[in-house]
Parts: sequence; structure tokens; C-alpha cells
Amino acid sequence: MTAKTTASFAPGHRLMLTFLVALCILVACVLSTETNMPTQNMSNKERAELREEARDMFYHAYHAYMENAYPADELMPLSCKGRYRGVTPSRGDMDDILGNFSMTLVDTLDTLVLLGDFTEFEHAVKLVIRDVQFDSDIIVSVFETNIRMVGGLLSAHILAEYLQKHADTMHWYKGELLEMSRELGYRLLPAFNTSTGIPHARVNLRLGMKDPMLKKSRETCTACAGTILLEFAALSRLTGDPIFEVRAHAAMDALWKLRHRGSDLMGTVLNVHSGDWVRRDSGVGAGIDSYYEYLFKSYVLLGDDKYLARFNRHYNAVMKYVSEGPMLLDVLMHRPHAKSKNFMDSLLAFWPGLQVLSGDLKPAVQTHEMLYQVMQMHTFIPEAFTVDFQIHWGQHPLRPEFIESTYFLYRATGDHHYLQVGKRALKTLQQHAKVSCGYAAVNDVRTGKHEDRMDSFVLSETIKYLFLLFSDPQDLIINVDEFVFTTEAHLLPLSIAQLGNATFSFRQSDEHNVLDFMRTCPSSNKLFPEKVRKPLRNFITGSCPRTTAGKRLSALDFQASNADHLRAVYDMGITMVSVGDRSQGKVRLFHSFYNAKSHEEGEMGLQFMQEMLELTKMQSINQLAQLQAVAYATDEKAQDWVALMAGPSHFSPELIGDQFVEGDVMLAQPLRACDETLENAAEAKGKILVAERGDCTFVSKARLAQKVGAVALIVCDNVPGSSGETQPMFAMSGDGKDDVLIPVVFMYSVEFGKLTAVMQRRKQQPLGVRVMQMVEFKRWQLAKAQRQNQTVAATQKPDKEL
Ligand code: DMJ
Repeated sequence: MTAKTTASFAPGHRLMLTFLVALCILVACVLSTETNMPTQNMSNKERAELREEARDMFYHAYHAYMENAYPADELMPLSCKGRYRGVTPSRGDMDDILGNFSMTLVDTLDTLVLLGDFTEFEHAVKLVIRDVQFDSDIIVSVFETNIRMVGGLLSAHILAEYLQKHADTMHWYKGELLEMSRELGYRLLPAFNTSTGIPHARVNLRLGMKDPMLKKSRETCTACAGTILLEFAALSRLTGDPIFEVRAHAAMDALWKLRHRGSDLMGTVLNVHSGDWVRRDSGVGAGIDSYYEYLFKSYVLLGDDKYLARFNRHYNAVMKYVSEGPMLLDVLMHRPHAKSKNFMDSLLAFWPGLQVLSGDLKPAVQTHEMLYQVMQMHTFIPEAFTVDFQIHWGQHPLRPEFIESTYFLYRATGDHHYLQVGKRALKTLQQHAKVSCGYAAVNDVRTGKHEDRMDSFVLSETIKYLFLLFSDPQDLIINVDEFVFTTEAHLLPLSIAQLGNATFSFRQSDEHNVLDFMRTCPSSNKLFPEKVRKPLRNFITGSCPRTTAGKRLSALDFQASNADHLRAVYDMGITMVSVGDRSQGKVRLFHSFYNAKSHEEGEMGLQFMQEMLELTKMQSINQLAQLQAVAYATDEKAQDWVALMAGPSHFSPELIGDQFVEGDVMLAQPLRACDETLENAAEAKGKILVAERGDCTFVSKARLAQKVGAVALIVCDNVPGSSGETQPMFAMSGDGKDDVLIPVVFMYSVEFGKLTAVMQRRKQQPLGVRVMQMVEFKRWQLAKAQRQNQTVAATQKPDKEL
């Protein structure tokens, strides 16, 4: 008898068609751009004019800040005054960036040096030494404080010493900025006292983790924990105190251990105590972006091969699972063929720049081109856009990432196309973001409405990269090729590696297969010796021979639409049989040794089947457990119920087992529910509130719903036509705090449309709904049906049997 193993699965390729259509549209766009807009060479004169325009932009914003906002952290460009933590009305968690430590000035110091303005730099350094202090009872973001403040202070310290040496100036300077960064570093250290070594997301500058508000702190994002090493290594090496670097390496090591061993991908949110993943979405944008950046740049700055090896492992995984042509779409780290989002966020625009640095030029060019199309379509790149390039979230806070990538692409290729792209970005800022008091963020790219916000990165990154793009090396006082740009575009010199002592001498890593990458073609080690950031003109991608010989196809990699995979599976003795309605794509797998091409392949087939079973189990458990239901009775006697599919949130209590919340549904007024309160707040008590996605975070809508006494919140999508039937459900993420005590669920537009249709039909009567787990709803319905059957059976049974 043949031993047979069977497994069923439904390949999660429902989005494939959408992607293909989107790709076709994109290719068409790119082609039309290429034919209609041949790249024009930019004359030296025009380039110099643009450089001066970038300089003027800097001073316009800088003077607006210094004259109207300093010593505040940020300038509010519409009200033309400073934003102070605890004084200016709070914007919620966004304000964790602010520590009342003159952030914009600190963040901007090194740009002054790049502009060659030593007089203003000296003046600004004096102001920082005189005015900035850190002993405040304020909770700040560890990540933001590190990249903007510690990075800003360190870079300014390095440049101050550089100017002492090379420009015969600032002789009074005695390392005060370095001392300040050391003090700030110490104030961040309590956040690293966790069982995993992965730092908390927030810390109180004065009280460390002893602030009662931080008692329940446990969630952080991958980027938040993984974007510390460059600054902390520089801090240790410059001060001689190893603690910073030791802690940052430990955090990186702990993160690395959390990667999915099958896919090599990382999630975006995790628990710092248990190391459990809270969000398993895996992409290259929000929540994870600079973790990848710091793996690669840590190798460049510190010369430790293990970081290159780790970067390469992740990079290969990203290119295999996340990259879809020029697009980068989140997948689930444990189910990497399943897309977890149908939109991309603007933060991923840094990725082509990182690809340039790591030598993979071709996909960098492609993704950058895609982003350029998005920018041309919507004036600015919106915070999030769908796979067919529609706006998902229309805000644009004048972020630098796209210009940063444009700069690196220009340096790598010398192609004037990138100068033209930069020109367009510059003119767009001038036309649509410039106000009399600085540059204002765009609240919605569709309307062009401004926001009273100018983030410090506008000066420290956006305008800096524009200035650099239009500058020739001889225009700059320093040779930028001798520096690494941190994620906040602060300059750390490559020479820092030489400051390492025995504590930091790196062993050749054995566990991370450095040798594997030396054998690859092109060899990572050959491509990136010391001058890793030199232009990579001769780099040719796609010319390496590919071989899969001897490598078993794993269930994780298997794609039902791939003919090679189908053949490999067949050779392993696996037969695929469609079950049920073909359109559902359900397939059952049968394995038999007799059908395998060889005994060896039969063994492989068995392993494949076991993996598939595991994956199927994990997928269905995850999906079912997470899916929420918004159920309502379809008749007056509440006999028949239907449930609409909804998604959970990471920040609200889970409804488990037979728990549910019941109430009448009420639409928030205004529907976006982003203001301080609601117009219909008085009626909200005890209701299940509905708010539309957009304008503010999910969690701030939840807090407002809770404040007005709602018992639950349903957030409905703002993308017309979206549906849980055609796209993957996701869990809404929060900000690491757990102060939301009411259940919050997400509903796509089609499901929401059904709900509103019922509400309208019952105009006179409020619609009562139950929010519960979908699996529980199903169980409930089943039990009800069984009870009914029993009753029917009982009434039909002959008397004597009763
Ligand atoms: C900056 O603070 C940094 O570049 C960070 O890594 C990501 N976000 C902002 C700019 O968008």
C-alpha cells in the first residue's frame, strides 16, 4: 500500500490580477514618459542656479524658524510661531518627537556647514551650548531623539573639530556638543533595560522608565529599535565609553534572531519583553525602513561583515517576496506569498537610495521611476498610495526620501534625468509648500491644503539633499564620500571605524555565511570595499548565472502560478487536484513515493507536504482567529443574523470566545472623527460609533470614541470599492500605548456600504449590531442551526420514542 499524505490550500493570489493590471499601467506610464520626455541635459549654469535656489530655500525656512520659533523644537509655519511640548495644543503621539530641546536647530547644524556658512554654524553651536538642556520631565521617542538629536549633535561636533583643523576657526570649541550627546545618550539608556535587549519605544528624559505612564510600555517598531547603532557606535568611539555601542549591537542581535527562519523577513511591531511579533507585515516602508538601512550602513561605517551578511539575507528576501516589478508591497513574514496590503507608503522612497549604495542599480532605477510617476500624478508623493497609484492617504509632510534617492541615483549614474527630477521636486516645493513663514506640510495632496507643521527633517534632509544634488564636489567644503549619511542625513565620518579599540575588533562572523556572499556574483565583498559610496557606473545586474540544481523547492516559496514550481512538485511525487468550485482556487495535494521521479525527490516531496501542512495550519489559525464580525439581525425577531467581515486592531482589547459588544450603530459627525470632540458627542454614549479612515491615526479616532462614551468603534475604509472579499484583511496598528479599552474593528468600503444600506432601510429604528470574533459568529450560527434541527427532529419523532 502506498502511504499518502494530503494537504489542502487556497493559493493567496487574489491580488495577482490587480498587480498585473497595475504593472501594465505603470509600464505604459513609464514608456510614455520615456517617449514624451527625453531627458534633457542640464547646463552647469542652470544647475548652479538651482543650487542657489536650494540655498535660498534653506535660509527662507531657517530664518523663519530662528526668528519666530527658536528655541522651540519646531516652527509652525502658518501661525508663524514655535511648537512647544506641553504648551502648544497636543497632536497626540506625534508629539513624542518633541523634547523642548530646540530640535530643529540641532537637526540643522551640519547643513549650515555643507552650505559653507561657518559664521552661522558657529553662532548656532553657541546657542545650542547655551540654551539646550535635557533634564525635562518629558516622554520622548527613543528613535527620534537618537536620529535627530544625538545624530545632530554628533555630526555638528565632528564638523566643528573639522573646521578647527581645516578652516582655522572655532578654536574656542572644546567638545561641548559631544558632552551633550553623551548626556542625552545616558538619558536614553534606561529604555534598553528589557529582557530582550530591544529598547522600549519611549523614555522619560528625566525619570527614565520610572515614569508611571511608561509602566505598560511594551511595543516598539522594528525601525525604532534597529536605528540606533550608527549614532551609538559613534558616541562610544568618540567618548571612549563602550556602553552605547554595546547596547546598540545587542539590540541589533536580538532583532536578527526574530527574523522568520523560513522567509528571512521581519515584521514591523514587536513586544520588547517577549520578543513576540505583534505585526507580521513585512515591507520596506513604515515601521521597518531604517532597520535595513542601518544594517547596511553599520557595515559601511564599522566594517563588521556580519551586518553585511544580515543585510544581504534580508535584501534577498525583500527582492524575492516584497518586490513586485517596481513596486514594493508588504507581505506576511510567515506567509511571504500573501500580500498583506494593497498600498505602499511614501517612506519606502528611501529604498532606491539604499539599493544604489548596496550596488543593485537596476531595481533602484525602476522603483524610483515608479515613484516619480506617482509624484507627477499627484504633485507630491502622498503618504500612502494604492497599487493602481490612487491616493490612500493624501498627506505629504515634505519628506526627504524621494529626493534622497534621486541624489544617490544621480551620484551613481550621472544621468541628468535625476537633475530634472530634482528640479521638479524643488519647483513643486516652491509652488505648493512655500509660505511667508517657512514651508508648510500639505494636509491633502488632492486639495493642496496646508498644515501648520514644518518638521525638522525639512531643513536637515529635504533641502540638504536638494542642495547636494545640484552641487559639484568642488562646491562643498567637505568630501561627502568620506562620510556616511545617517537616516536623518547627519554626517558620520568613515574614519570612525579606526577609533575602535579591542572592545570593537570584529571577529569574522561564522554564523552568518559571509563566505556565501563572497561566492555570489557579483560578490558583495568585491563591490563594497572602502569606497562603497563611489558611483557604480559599471555595475551590471542580471548577468550572473542562475542555478537551482540540488535545491529543494520549499512550501514557503511555492507559487501555484509558476510552471517550474508545478513541474518540481510533480517530480517530487505530488499530485494537485482542484476541489470545490474552481474559481475559489482550492487545491488538494496528494503525495506518493511511487509517483516521484526518484527516491530522493520522493523524500523531498514528503518534506514539502509537511511544510505545506504547517503553513496551512498557521494561515488558517491566524486568519480565522483574527477576523472580526459585525453582525446584525435581518428580521425583527432577531432570528436570522448576518455578519460582515471586519479586521482587528493591535491597540484595543480582543474579543475572545463568546465575548461580544452590542449597541446601536451611529455615524460620527464629522465622519473622520479627528477633532477634539464630535458634534453628536452627546448621543454617542453606549453606541457603536462608525468613523471613516483618514486625516488622523486609527488610535486617535479610537481615543475620541472612547472619550465620548461609545462602547466600540468601527473604522470604515475611505477607498471606494475596497472589500474583504478581494483583499487581505489587516490589523490596525497603534502607537504602543494600551489606553484604548473599547473594541475597535476595521471594515472595507463594500462591507460598510452593506451596513449603511441596512441603516438607511431602517431609518426610523436604530440598527443594533454585535461586534465579535468571526469564528465565534460562525460557531453561534452553527449551534443555532443544530438546535433548530433537533427541535424539528424532536417534533417529527414518533411518541413512543420520546
Ligand atoms: C526622518 O526623520 C528620517 O529620515 C527617518 O528615518 C524617517 N522619517 C523621517 C523623514 O521622513
